[in-house]
Amino acid sequence: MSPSQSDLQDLAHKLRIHSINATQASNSGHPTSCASIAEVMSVLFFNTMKLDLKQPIHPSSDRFILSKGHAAPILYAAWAEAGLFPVSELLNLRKFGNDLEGHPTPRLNFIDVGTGSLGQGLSVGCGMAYVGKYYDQASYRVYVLVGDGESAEGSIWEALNFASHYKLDNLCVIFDINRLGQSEPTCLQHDMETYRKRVDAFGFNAIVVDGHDVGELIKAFDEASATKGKPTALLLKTFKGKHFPNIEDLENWHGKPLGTAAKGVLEHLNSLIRNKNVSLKPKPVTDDAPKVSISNIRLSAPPDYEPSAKIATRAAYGNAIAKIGKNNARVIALDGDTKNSTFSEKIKSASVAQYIECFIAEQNLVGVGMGVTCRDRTVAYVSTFATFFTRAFDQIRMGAISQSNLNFVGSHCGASIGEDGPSQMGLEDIALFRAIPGSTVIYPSDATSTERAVELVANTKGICYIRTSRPNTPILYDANTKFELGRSLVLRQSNTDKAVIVTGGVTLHEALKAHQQLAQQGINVRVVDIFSVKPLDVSGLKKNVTECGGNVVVVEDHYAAGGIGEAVSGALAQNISKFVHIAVTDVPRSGPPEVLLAHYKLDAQGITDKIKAALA
Ligand SMILES: Cc1ncc(C[n+]2csc(CCOP(=O)(O)OP(=O)(O)O)c2C)c(N)n1
Ligand SMILES: *[C@@H]1O[C@H](CO)[C@@H](O)[C@H](O)[C@H]1NC(C)=O
Ligand SMILES: *[C@@H]1O[C@H](CO)[C@@H](O)[C@H](O)[C@H]1NC(C)=O
Ligand SMILES: *[C@@H]1O[C@H](CO)[C@@H](O)[C@H](O)[C@H]1NC(C)=O
Ligand SMILES: *[C@@H]1O[C@H](CO)[C@@H](O)[C@H](O)[C@H]1NC(C)=O
Repeated sequence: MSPSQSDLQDLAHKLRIHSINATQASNSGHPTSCASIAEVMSVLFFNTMKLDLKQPIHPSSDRFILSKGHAAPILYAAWAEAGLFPVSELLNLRKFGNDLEGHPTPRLNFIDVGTGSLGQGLSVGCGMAYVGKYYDQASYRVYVLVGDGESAEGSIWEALNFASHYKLDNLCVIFDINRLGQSEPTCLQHDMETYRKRVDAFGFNAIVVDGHDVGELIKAFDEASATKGKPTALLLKTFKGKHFPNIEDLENWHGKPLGTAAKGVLEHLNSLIRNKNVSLKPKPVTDDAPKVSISNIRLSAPPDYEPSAKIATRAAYGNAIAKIGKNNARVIALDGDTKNSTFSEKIKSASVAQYIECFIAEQNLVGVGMGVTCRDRTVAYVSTFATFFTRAFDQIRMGAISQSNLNFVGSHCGASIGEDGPSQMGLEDIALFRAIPGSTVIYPSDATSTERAVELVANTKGICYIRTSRPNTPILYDANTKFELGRSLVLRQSNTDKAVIVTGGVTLHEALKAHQQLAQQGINVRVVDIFSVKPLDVSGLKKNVTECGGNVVVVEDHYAAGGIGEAVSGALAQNISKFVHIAVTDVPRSGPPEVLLAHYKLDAQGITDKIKAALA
């Protein structure tokens, strides 16, 4: 039975009251940002959405993302009113050690992804809706609540474009158009018609709604569910601080608890409630999402390369993604229109459904990637040129807060891409991914190790990154070689090594040539393929460094800051006596790869010269 509109309205006021009480207790937070969405939260949670209180992240339940994460108190209040935890717990908002943090994170069992960095929730919702419509083919729906200030973010419009292109009619975007942002009114304020025209032009069923009218909201959500072939956007005309006397619709109240004004506001809100005992339950879930298993993902066949072959690691990624997708339809790849450069197109050729084209919108690409992996529905690989992930660093950072398990593959790393020039060169990518808490960073140097890297990250939690290269390089390993996270591989060694070269990718092949040149001159050096940049093989490297007299040479086709050199020298500081760092030292020019490598002393001759100078 559906609740009465009167009860839903009363419940909205209770949510306002909880939001005030919680932010008073924490003496911080955003009560006015909660007040504008009280009616829509009440209608969503107690009339529209199907939710499971025993398993809030139920595979079949409706999904809700509060993209304007600073309104967290009212989201927590809705779940508390639904009965998930005691209302009294809301007073622990923002206390150190309590999971009711200032912005939602998946530390809470009812949150899929962290929000709070504005503009990201809709991309994640798109990923969830894509899975719901095309993979799960289940009846659950996805609701994303977006602030009007937040909708100035380009990633919102990238996501709107994606949703309409893929006809995500199981997605409903709710714009809370409360006229105000943080420091001043939004560009469009309450110009509802301009919002409607813009969202309509993006291919949505766009409905303008009085966001404080429970009856209109119920009708609009019903229309959204009944609309096929396109997603729906509800454009709610609302007021910030609604029903807070002398605060409603006024500036200078963003992100502030009500303080001494709270008492009067609470009295007013209580006077508006007709049924003080109102208590409602969400609708139960229709359990129609299939069971999914994404554990123990393996390559369908081991790497198989002619020992004399030369193949780029990016091409090996293509071979691997096709093979790893073969045994499990839930292994998928996403790319931003670079699939014939990154070679992610190989999975598309093998199985078109296992590839999602996200077009040239990298922030949305990463957000969709986070969405498709939510609730363990898929194992996903997001690829583009390594350098373009910098554009989505905020999304990747939020991926760590969101406890996302998502794999990234960046091609075209380093100056060794050559002629295309610096705008296309990934020279900060190792630094970027190393900085992410709990991340894994793999830098394979041949086709065999690339395939194994793809297999390793499929079964590794957290944010994983594989760095691939453009030039063709020789095969170094046979199919039986074991690769592990946190384990480097020694390719050349003797009892008289004077130094150890630690490197990966294209420059590893240069280091092998340098080893030979030096050996001819009577100087033995050890050559280590780093493979696992993070976790670093600290114990293995320490022993090798000590055996080589503490002399370490790190060679990397990456800027010096934040790369392999800083990883190795940081971890081994006490065991290194001499440290030579060969890296890209300034913004490169266009030119043939070998010219660029030589310019930065990243080629065999440069490495040889640097080592001889250091040992002299
Ligand atoms: C990417 C990003 N930029 C800036 C902020 C700081 N910030 C938090 S809330 C806010 C205003 C949001 O306005 P709106 O989306 O309209 O939400 P409202 O609070 O008005 O409901 C700003 C600027 C942020 N959290 N994230
Ligand atoms: C509200 O609940 C109280 C205590 O359970 C009860 O005495 C009262 O009759 C209820 N009032 C309404 C309007 O249901
Ligand atoms: C990618 O595919 C397009 C269309 O087939 C082609 O024109 C282009 O040259 C390809 N690019 C690369 C790098 O292979
Ligand atoms: C060098 O590192 C490798 C990889 O960790 C390790 O297997 C080997 O034992 C190390 N060498 C020495 C001399 O400890
Ligand atoms: C590395 O340095 C530390 C600190 O001096 C020392 O305890 C350790 O034995 C060294 N490790 C090796 C393998 O030499």
